[in-house]
Amino acid sequence: MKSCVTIALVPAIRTGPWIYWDDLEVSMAKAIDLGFDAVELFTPAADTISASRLIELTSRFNLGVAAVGTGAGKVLHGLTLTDPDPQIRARAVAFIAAMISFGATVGAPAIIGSMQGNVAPGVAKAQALQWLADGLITLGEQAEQQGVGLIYEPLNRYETNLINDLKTGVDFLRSLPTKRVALLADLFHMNLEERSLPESIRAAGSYIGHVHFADSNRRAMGLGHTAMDEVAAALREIGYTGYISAEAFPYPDSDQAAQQTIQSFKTYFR
Ligand code: LER
Ligand code: MN
Repeated sequence: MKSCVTIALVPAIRTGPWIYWDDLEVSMAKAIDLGFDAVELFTPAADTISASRLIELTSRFNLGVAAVGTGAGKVLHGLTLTDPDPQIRARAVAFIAAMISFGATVGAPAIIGSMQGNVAPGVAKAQALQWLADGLITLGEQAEQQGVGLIYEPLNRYETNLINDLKTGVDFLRSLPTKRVALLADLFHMNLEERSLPESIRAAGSYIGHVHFADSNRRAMGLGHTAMDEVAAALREIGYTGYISAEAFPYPDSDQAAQQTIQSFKTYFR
């Protein structure tokens, strides 16, 4: 398994669960100093960072890009894949499509988390799930053409009423014709929704393509009460070899959260 730390470059979500902020180059330098294998990027748009700059930085620092987040499409522009307005759904697909192309320049998959949206009032849940499926099929085909993965993230009940747990996520992905879409196991969301984290991880097995690493209180792993030894054992058992990516609050500050994260990563995965 490989270590990863998040870098958010979207000031509008400043109170959110991301470790590093503001400056891409400074954050990447700090990540490599601590021994992280990769970074996960959360940018306002697909063209915030040019492909040439990103390629130059990743090769200079010898640091991978584990994934790119798409949530800015929702938080900055109100776009989701399940909006009742077909024009907004189309803009959401276009926003994510551009992010997939951005990530593909460094071989990174895009993550669809908050852009899945919600079942809007007056809309049947089956209809919203069909819109979500339509979006994932289109975007999954694009990801396949560009040689990258696509990651779908169940969120806790306070963030979406679509899919909240891994099993429902697996059943949904299984029903899609595209096999490109993997599941994101965000340990914070799972703490709110799953009966047992290790059991859910074992059941989801090879569907898990990415892990968001945060403790029960969404602080860096080790600062809450998640039984991480059991979670790590389950990830090993399913043969997971992907990224363990710290998406947690910068508590008490970014540097200490990053330090705490890499220490926990080494404890559980080395
Ligand atoms: C995104 O990865 C996520 O987990 C959301 O909860 C962020 O708001
Ligand atoms: Mn997450």
